Amino acid sequence: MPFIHRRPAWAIDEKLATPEAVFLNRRTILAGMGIAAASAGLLPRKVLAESDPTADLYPAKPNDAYRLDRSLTPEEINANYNNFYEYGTYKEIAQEAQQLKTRPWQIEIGGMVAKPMTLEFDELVRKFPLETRLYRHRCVEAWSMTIPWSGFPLKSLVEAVEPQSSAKFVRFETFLDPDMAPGQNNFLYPWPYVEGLTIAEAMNELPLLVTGAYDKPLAKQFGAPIRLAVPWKYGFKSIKSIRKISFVAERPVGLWEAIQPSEYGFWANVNPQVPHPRWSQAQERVLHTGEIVPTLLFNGYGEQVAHLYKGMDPATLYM
Ligand SMILES: Nc1nc2c(c(=O)[nH]1)N[C@H]1C(S)=C(S)[C@@H](COP(=O)(O)O)O[C@H]1N2
Ligand SMILES: [Mo]
Repeated sequence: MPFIHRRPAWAIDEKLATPEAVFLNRRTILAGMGIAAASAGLLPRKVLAESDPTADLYPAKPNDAYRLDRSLTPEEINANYNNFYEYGTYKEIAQEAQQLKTRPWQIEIGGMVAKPMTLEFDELVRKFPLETRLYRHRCVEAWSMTIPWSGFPLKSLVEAVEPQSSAKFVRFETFLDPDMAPGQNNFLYPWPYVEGLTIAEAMNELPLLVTGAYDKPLAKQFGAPIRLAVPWKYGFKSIKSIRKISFVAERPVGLWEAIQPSEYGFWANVNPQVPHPRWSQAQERVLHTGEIVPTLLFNGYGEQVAHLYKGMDPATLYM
């Protein structure tokens, strides 16, 4: 996320783009863990998957309704290019993110619902059938990727807890634990990371509570053990490592909106015709291939979601 950058982070040398304090901090971190390990960025993924108590759930059944018109981003690329500010404000956080402890992982689902539940992730993940969907992901920084997510529709969870009619929004919250997430010591950000959707958006078929990727349990840097994928909105809406889901009457204020409301709004629907205040959103750089392609309205998911916004003020919907 480019709050501190004047241009997309990939467009300029990071030394120039990052305030000195952050850059120095980064050098310290890199020195501490050894430059070789950092630049290799390789993880013993197979080992992780085998010791994971949910490994038996993968591969999850493909849902052929969600396919792509472009090739999948290779796993090694995706798994080493992430936005996860709890582990640093740059993309190479894969090693740092291994500090995330994903067990025990309790999730609290409550607020204005008839059937609140607080349960362990391992219990939640077995309540709903998992499926695999190929999704696009468009970061507000104008890069994009494609990924085989596995998980279950958010809609199924919303139905299970039975929201009251007073509930208008769903609010998501990431863990708060600076001991396992050094980035949360960065006082520039109002931790924990928060995001939100309207109930109607949450009831749409597309938002997926993601528990796996590339046919195995979610790697830590992707936001293990459970994160959201909202493919028609800019990537920052797809909150990682969720601990709490609340049904609320007031519109939640996300972490990015709290910091910079003139640049990162609640709706954040992808629209190539509405530029970010500091750069165009007309095109995107495809991860791995480096190709520059036109960005699509609602990131290509208009058929599924355009009706949600009929009659609403377009001045706010795309920010
Ligand atoms: N908790 C949390 N969730 C987050 C972020 C973050 O920094 N912290 N970054 C967001 C942004 S800007 C993007 S583009 C995606 C990146 O997901 P990926 O690393 O799996 O590609 O996660 C989103 N979810
Ligand atoms: Mo992003």
